[in-house]
Amino acid sequence: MDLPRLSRSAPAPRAGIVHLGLGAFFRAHGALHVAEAMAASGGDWGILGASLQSPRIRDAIAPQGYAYTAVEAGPSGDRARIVEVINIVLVAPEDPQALIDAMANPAIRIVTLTVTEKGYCHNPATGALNLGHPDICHDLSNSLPRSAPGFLVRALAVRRAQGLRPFTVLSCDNLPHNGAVARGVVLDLARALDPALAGWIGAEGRFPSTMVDRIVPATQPADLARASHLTSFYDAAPVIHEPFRQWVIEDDFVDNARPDFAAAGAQMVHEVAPFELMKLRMLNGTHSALAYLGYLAGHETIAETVADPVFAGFVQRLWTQEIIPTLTPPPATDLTAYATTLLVRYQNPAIRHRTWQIAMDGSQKLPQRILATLAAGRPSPGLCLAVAAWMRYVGGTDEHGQPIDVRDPIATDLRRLCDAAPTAADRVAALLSLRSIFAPDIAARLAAPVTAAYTSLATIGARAAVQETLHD
Ligand code: CS2
Repeated sequence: MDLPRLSRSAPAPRAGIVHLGLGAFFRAHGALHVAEAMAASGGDWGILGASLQSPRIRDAIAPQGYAYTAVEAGPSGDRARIVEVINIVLVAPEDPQALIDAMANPAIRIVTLTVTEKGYCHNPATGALNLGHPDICHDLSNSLPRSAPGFLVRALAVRRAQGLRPFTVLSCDNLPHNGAVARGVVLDLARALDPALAGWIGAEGRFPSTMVDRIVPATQPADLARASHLTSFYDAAPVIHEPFRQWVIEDDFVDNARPDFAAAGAQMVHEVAPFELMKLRMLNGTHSALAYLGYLAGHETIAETVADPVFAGFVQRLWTQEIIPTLTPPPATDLTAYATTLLVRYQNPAIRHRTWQIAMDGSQKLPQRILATLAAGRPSPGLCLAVAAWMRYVGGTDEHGQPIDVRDPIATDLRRLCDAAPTAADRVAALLSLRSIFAPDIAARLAAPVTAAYTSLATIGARAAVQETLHD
């Protein structure tokens, strides 16, 4: 049956926010909070979205007037809503100047970002801008940038030259101290271009940190029919998300200009760090552990992985024995109850979150998700097994000898190191020597336990190795 194309029911709200990196996550999380904040308290906070890479989302939602469907997928069924908060989508590589002009428009007060860990072009182990990064090298010698830090700096330079106030930079990526990381890379780049600009940004700019949470798998072709079944419209790019959501925001905006996020349920706080650490280590850390081990054991999704009691027991053990003891609970938060909720979220059968998707970009994710917990120095056989599973995974061959499609900015280096290492101990040592991931003290401490874990994965397989840690 031919369904009518989804279209907008009301004029687009005037833009007050530019969003860099318009993927499924922001459309299912930040954009919904902004829409609800405007519905509750008003304000011109429409969103001008920008894709820094591909035109795919723009091409899909432009014919719909930038409206799209958000499907909340819970164990008891799906519910759809139509979201109309996006006012236009620009594709940066097609016309970088148009994006700079949009960011420099005085009506824009906030630039939000979901550019993933690697989009900050920083060294994950130190947090500093990687001045050797190809996009940063490009942005240093060209006025039309490619990178997120490049767009932020060039647009802030225009605002300064025009006597405008800076916009607030609101990072919504899964990095600890994401505001400080964003500030650091922007200042590093600005300093290299114009120290006076860096001084102005440092004094006047604001980079609040945030903790963002909602499980939003990449939309699959079958999801289009799932959405249109609920709405009776054809939407070329719906998003599917779990019911749970959380957004904790450091309340520090330029001139206090922001939507009424609290009206949409966001927590406005002075100190985000305890929330970030809890989420990165308890959710993202176990997500990555389950992704590598689950993938090696032949599981396609997280829900499928934790449906196996061995993996469910494993993840609970990670929380209680290895991760929670390293954390300071955020105000009014019970970490044991948080872990219980996480397991229920992982078990949600309506969410097909692929282990392969979460396994992407491990070189950028491991430090804050897993190594930060290991740095506390507690005995952590489960997390060591997860690090070993990442090492098996990036070697590019699964337990049945089939090739793995490894996606990582340093995938080629990882593969080269693995191929050149004849024994388990050599391979572990070669990967531990990557200083952009492993600090020297962690590398030294992990050599023996991770080699043992790697050997056990290679000899008895992922599921049996996971089971072994339950009896430790
Ligand atoms: C996941 C996250 O893809 C991944 O690496 O761990 O996207 C995770 O689903 C979100 O952070 C949940 O808030």
